Formats: sequence, structure tokens, C-alpha cells
Amino acid sequence: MAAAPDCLFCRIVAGDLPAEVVHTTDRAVAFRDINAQAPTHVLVVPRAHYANAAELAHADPESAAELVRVAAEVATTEGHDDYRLVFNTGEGVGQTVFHAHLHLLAGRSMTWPPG
Ligand code: DGP
Repeated sequence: MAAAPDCLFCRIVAGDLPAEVVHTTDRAVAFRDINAQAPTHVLVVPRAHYANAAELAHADPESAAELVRVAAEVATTEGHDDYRLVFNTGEGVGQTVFHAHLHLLAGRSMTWPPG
């Protein structure tokens, strides 16, 4: 799917907005979250625009899998065996940017269930 007008993460993917990019592939870009909630907090996004993870997985399952592969690779690169992967889907659970993104959180102990 083409870039969406006014989408923050489409602009980061295009290089029009700065971000601390830590990994890229043909399908995905990984960059540090601007509001880090853990020592490692990286967002892995598809280059193509989909509003959330479910839309991405339906339209392009290989890219959905790629997000997980990239997150695991970044976790390993940053020295983490234990990490949490999160897709927020919908405003009610805290999704604020409507371009699919996988949160990679690692480097501190975490509780379950999340708040
Ligand atoms: P979510 O709440 O799941 O939609 O996560 C959106 C995340 O995006 C949130 O943790 C903060 C992050 N974020 C918002 N704006 C920017 C930005 O301009 N740059 C970066 N690197 N991260 C951003």
C-alpha cells in the first residue's frame, strides 16, 4: 500500500522525519521510540502503510512475519535474550499512531498483565 498522507511513520520510513534507525530491510524499518519505556524500546514498522497489525497480516503476511524477525534480531544485537513484543490495536488500548508498528521492549524486568 502506498504511503499515507500525513502519516508520521510513513514520513520516518521515507526519511522525511529524523529517527534513530537501528535496522532496515526491504520490507521493514526499525527505529528507537521517542518516548522509551525500557532501555531498549524500538518500533519495527512495515515500509508500506497499514493502519494496524491485523490489516498488515491480512494484506501482506510475509511483512508481518518480517517485523517479528527484525525485532528478534535487534533484541539479539542489543544483548537481550528476554524481551516483550507488543502490537497495540485501537485507541482503547493505547494505539496513537495508525501505521502498524511492533514495539520491542527489553532491558528491564516487566510485570504481567500489562496495565
Ligand atoms: P502506540 O501507542 O502503540 O501507537 O505507539 C506509538 C509510539 O510511537 C509511542 O510509543 C511513541 C512513538 N512515537 C510517536 N511519535 C514519534 C516520533 O516522531 N518518533 C519516534 N521515534 N517515535 C515516536
